[in-house]
Amino acid sequence: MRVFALTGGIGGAKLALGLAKVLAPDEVAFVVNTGDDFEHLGFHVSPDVDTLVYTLAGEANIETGWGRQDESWQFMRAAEQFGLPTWFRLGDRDLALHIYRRQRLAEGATLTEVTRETCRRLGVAQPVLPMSNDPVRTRVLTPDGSLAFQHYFVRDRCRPTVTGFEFDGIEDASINPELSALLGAGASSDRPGAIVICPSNPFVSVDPILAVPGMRDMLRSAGAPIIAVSPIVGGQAIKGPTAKMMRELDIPASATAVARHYRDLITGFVLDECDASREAEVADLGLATAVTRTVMSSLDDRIALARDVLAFAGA
Ligand code: FO1
Repeated sequence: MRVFALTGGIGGAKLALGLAKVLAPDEVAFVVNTGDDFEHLGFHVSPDVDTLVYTLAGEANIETGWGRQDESWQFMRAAEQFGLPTWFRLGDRDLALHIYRRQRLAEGATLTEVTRETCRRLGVAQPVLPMSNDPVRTRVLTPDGSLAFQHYFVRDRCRPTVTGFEFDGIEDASINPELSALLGAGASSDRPGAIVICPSNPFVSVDPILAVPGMRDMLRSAGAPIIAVSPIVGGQAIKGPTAKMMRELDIPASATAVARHYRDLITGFVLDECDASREAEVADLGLATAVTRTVMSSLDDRIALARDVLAFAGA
């Protein structure tokens, strides 16, 4: 039984770690958003891929959720002396990965190949599959024009008002062939047991994955339950700008609104206990529902939620 987990950065990576702890490495595969990627200081930065790999490797910085733990910032301090941009923090240890990836991409490796190599070197056994090897760049639309995602998210600290999103390059992006081989038509014998949409930002972390041409159809035709875990708990996002974006898009910042956002793809939706009162209105969308603790503070929380999601999928 193979589980495919679609994830973006920090929030989704928490559930991804729980799934990695309860499933054997050959029972799970992670499909990661690359819309946050950008060229910076000559590097191809792939934040959601790196956040997931570091998280699965037990290397993630637990305060920030991104970058590595036990980090030092000598390079950033020296970069400041040369007037180089330091709004996007690149730690000294993280830098090695960026230099490695730049070299391998220059040698013609795909993002998937580089990610497989970094997983091997960091001791991550699960497949981490970028949604596509082709460039897709999320842009955030604001009343004053569009912003590259990292400019919105990091440089401008999510302050601009969001009016919409664009995924530049998405029309020409192909589904990662390794994902198609695992999940696509004519894939190997065993059908997946579940497809899980981790609690990442639906608009900028999950939608780019779903927008890759053919992705929705491939997920639907896999013949497995497709379950989303709400990233909104009690009207708040646990991390990041999801609730703020929803309000700015005139969408209620509620778990129900997230379920509605995914309704034409998913078969089941997991709400947090504090949103139990919304379970009926989610069910009215024609979705199977489960209510459990979805706020993940500890590793045990991550594991418990993973178990609940898999049990829900089994049901
Ligand atoms: N997020 C920040 O808020 N500030 C940063 O300085 C920052 C640096 C950074 C470096 C490497 C990396 O892989 C991720 C980094 N992130 C940073 C997170 C990044 O902005 C991601 O896009 C978010 O995790 C949203 O998915």
